[in-house]
Amino acid sequence: MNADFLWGGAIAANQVEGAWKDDGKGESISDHITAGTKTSPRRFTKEVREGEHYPSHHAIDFYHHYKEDIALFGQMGFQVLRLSIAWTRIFPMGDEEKPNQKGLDFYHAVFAECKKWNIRPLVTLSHYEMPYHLCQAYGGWQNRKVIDFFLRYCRTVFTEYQDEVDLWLTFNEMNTLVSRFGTLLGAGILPEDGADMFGLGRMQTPETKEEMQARFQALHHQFVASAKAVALAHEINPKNRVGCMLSAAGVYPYTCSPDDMLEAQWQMKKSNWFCGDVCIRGAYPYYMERFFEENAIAIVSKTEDADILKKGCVDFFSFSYYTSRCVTRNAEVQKTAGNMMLGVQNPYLKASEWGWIIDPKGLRYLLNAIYDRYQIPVMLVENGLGAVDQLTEDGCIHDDYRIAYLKAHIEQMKEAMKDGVDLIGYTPWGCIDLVSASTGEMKKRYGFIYVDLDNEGKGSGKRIKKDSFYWYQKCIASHGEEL
Ligand code: BGP
Repeated sequence: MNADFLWGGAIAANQVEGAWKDDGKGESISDHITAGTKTSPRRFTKEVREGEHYPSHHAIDFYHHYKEDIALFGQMGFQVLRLSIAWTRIFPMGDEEKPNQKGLDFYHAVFAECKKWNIRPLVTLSHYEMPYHLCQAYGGWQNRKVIDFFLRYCRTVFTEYQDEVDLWLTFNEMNTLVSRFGTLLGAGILPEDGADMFGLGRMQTPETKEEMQARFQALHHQFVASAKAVALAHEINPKNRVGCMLSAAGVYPYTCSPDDMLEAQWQMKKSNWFCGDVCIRGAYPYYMERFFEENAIAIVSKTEDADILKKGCVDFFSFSYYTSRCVTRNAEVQKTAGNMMLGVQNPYLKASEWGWIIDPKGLRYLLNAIYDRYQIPVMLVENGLGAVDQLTEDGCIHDDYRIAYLKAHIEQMKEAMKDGVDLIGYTPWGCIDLVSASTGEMKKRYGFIYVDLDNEGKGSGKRIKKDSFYWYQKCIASHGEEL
C-alpha cells in the first residue's frame, strides 16, 4: 500500500459526545430516539424523558473525554479521524442567525487535539442528526427552506475551521432516504409519537403515497443542499475536498434466473447508484424516471436545480460497507432483515450476531464496481464488526473475531487496489466503543478501545485497549503489510 494512504477510524457526534444540553446545544432529532435492545426497537418520542434516551444524551461522554480519546487514536497511529459536527451545537434551533460560540469553541479544541497527534480531521456535516426544531416547525428536509439553514451552518463551519479542516463529507448515508429507514434520522420527517425509528415494525404495511413523496422530495432537497455545500466549500477554501457518503452493499442475484438478475441490477441502481449518480455525475439518472412515474412521485424542483447539481459534483466517493445482499423475485423464498435491509440468506456466507452478513470478498467486488462507474478517488469511511466483548478478569479484551473480520476486509481492499481501484483511505467504524445507531445499545461494540459502560449507561466509562488496538497499531505502522 502506498505511503499516502490514509489510515484512521470513524465516529459520529450523536453516538459519542453525550453532553446533549451542555454549553447551549439544542435538541437534535437523535435526542428524541429512545434506547432499544436487540429485540425491541428504538422509538421516536415527542417528549424527551430523561433515562429513556440514554444513548444519545450521554453516550461515551466524548465531550469531556476527547483529549484522552484522541490521544489513544494518536497512539494507534491514526492519520485521519472521521467525526461529525453536531449541527445543534453550532445552531441550536437551526434557524437562528448567529452561531453558538461555545459550540464553535468545542470543535476548535477537538481539531487542535487532532493536530497535536498529526491526525487529519474528516468531517461529516450531518450524521443522522439535525435540529429538532427544524423537524417540528418546518417538516425536516421535505421543506426547501431547510436548504438555506443548512448552508448557513455550512458557511459558518467552512469559514470557522478553514485552517483546521480540508476534508468534508456532506450527508451520512444519504441513500438511506431511498428506503423507509431514512425517513426519521435521515430526512427529519417526524412519524407519530412512539413510532419505531427505522419503520422496521411498519415494514409489513405498505408506505402511503404521501410518505413516499415526502421522502423523495426530502432527498431532492438534500441533493441540492449537498451540491451547494460542495460549491461553497471550494469557494471558501480551494484546498477543500468534499465527498458524498453512501451506505453501499453489493447486491447478488439469489439464482441465475433472468428475473433475479434483473432484480439485482435494479437494486444496485436504486440503492447504490442513484445517489452516487446525482452527486458525482450531477444529474438524475434515466432509470429513476420510470420508478417515479410508477409510484406517482412528482419531485418539485426549481429550474436552477439542474445547474446547481451540475456545478456541485463531489471530489471523491465515500461509503460504509458492512454487508452484501442477496435478492430474488421469487415470492416463495423467505426474506430476512439484516443491516436494516431486506434480503435472502446467502448460503455461502455467515452473519454477525445481529444478522449482518459478513462478506469481505464482496468489498472487493463493490470497490471495483464503484471505481468502474465513477473513476474518482474512493474512501471506505465505515466498516467493522459489531460484537459483544468480554472484559476478562485481568482487564483485557481478547477480540480475535474483530481482528479476523478487519484483516479479511483489509486483504480484499489490497486486492481491489491491485485491481487498480484508487482507494485513498480507510476509517473503520466506531474505533472507540460507541452507541449503536440501529439498536441504541452499548453492547454492540465496534471499537479498538473498550468503554466501560453498559446498555443503561452504567459503568466507570474507563477506556481500555483491546487486543485489536495493538493489532491495528501494527497494521498502520507497516502500511497494511502486517495483518
Ligand atoms: C451506519 C451508520 C453509523 C453506525 C453504523 C453501524 O449505518 O452510519 O452511524 O452506527 O452504521 O450501525 P449500528 O450502530 O446500528 O451497528
